[in-house]
Amino acid sequence: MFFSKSLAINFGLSIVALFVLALSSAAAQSSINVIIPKPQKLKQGKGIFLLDRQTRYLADTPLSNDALRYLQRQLQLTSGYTLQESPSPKKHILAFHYAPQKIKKPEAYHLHIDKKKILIEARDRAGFFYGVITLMQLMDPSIWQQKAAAVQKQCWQIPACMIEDYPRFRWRGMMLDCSRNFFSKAYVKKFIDRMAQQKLNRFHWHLTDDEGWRIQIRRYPLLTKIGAKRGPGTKLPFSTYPAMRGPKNRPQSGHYCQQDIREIVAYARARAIEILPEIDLPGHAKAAVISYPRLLQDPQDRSRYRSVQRVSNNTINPGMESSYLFLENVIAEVAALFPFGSIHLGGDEIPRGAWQKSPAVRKLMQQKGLKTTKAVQNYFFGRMDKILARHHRQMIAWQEVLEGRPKLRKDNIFMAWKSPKAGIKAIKNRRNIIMAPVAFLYFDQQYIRNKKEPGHTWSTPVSLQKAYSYRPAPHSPYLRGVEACLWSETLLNEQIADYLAWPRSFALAELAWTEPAHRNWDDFKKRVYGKGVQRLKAQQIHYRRPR
Ligand code: TNX
Repeated sequence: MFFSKSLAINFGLSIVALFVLALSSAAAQSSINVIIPKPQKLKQGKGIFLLDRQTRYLADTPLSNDALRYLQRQLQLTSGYTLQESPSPKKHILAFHYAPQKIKKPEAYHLHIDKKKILIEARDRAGFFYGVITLMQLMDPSIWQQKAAAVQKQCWQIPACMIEDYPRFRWRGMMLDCSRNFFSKAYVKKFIDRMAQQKLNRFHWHLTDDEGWRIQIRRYPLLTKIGAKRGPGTKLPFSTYPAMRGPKNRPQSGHYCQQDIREIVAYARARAIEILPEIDLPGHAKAAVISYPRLLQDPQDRSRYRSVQRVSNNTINPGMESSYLFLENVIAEVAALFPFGSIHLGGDEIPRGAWQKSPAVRKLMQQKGLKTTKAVQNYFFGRMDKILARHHRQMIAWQEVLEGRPKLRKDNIFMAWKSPKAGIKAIKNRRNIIMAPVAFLYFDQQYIRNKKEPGHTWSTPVSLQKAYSYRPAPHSPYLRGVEACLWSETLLNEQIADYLAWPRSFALAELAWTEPAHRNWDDFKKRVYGKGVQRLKAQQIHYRRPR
């Protein structure tokens, strides 16, 4: 009797134990498939690591400093403590290990988590940073809160696992247009931080356009005094002000002073992000032209033309020597502010009819034997390329610059935005290409065609699935990566910007990072509408909800 009763109890207990075990391993099982972009290799481990104020950290390299600082900041905000260092920890440990022998690829990392230890191995700053980003994605989404938490979480459960990860592309970019509508320094930082959370690494900063010049240039103060203001009582009262769909009666202004820019550069660097500043030339330059008409326009030019966006006479004159002097001085200041390898010079959408009645351009054409407007465009970019070379910068430009077959340095990079086809053709011609096709990666376009949806309508809508379906091809060393563009004609406020960027930026991140063989829409969708949006919510990002 006694025997059978204890047997029954034992039996019952072991059933319960089995059940609990099954449940917890199921929970753990599902809990590691939460990472965006999906790692190349990920394997479930046994048990969980408990991170709390007793956890210590250890690093054998300064390359992990930014990564550790990033984690510490979030821990301070959400838990009210940071991890202490300990060379001989007794208990739980977070270790950063420099492993250039083991980890061969740039930006790659290994993350090993078991009950006692978290080990992040990498060979560079970006690798350590991405190891920490993945680690934080394995924690509760509240780790991403941007304000001090009311109820502080003392202990974080992190599922054991083994991850080996590296990016598919070196260029994983996002562009924010701060000309058409201005975004504050605080918003630009948020934008950069959110990119970093998805392992995106190139912030393309569209700083000048017809509607506003947004970067302080000490040598030419009128660029921001005149060129950064638009609306009634300013010199920029043209069709798209203050934004295509916006109220037309309020002036708008804003620019970044050089100190703001240095701050933003440092902020991006600490998150493994390089900034690509864009000075859009020679078209899309109304703001510059009205600020310094004597330097940038031929006084005898009788050409009258409008750009595709219906802006009149918005082009810098390539026949005037003063244009090049001005641009060299501008580039010198831009190069000094941005310590990265390249500067974007635009080159898109030069309006038909520009310069046609300019005696200065006619003279240039005669002198240099230039027969067509395209040849003049080539001449202009040839000179700009030399200016950039003097300042040790690579040139990046929109695909239009390539169309005239200019003779430029071979290491320049072009962005194919009109269609993937144009990009593929250029790759075959051994040009370095970043793919930013409008039909997949223009996040300024509506998600779906609907009057109530914000965003542009001139191209096709870009749903989350459409963006995710893009397959950048072919494999080639000339295919440098991908980029999404957030043009801001319709971005009247930060909420609209958030809405158009999220959740689509998750799709960008995954196609930029994850090998195609590991990508799957259904799996992606689950991660996005599970932990993905919970992380956005924790930061109060105004993302588009599924419907
Ligand atoms: C085309 S893409 C442009 C931009 C506009 C955008 C709007 C490109 C190089 N030029 O000037 O803002 O369309 O979607």
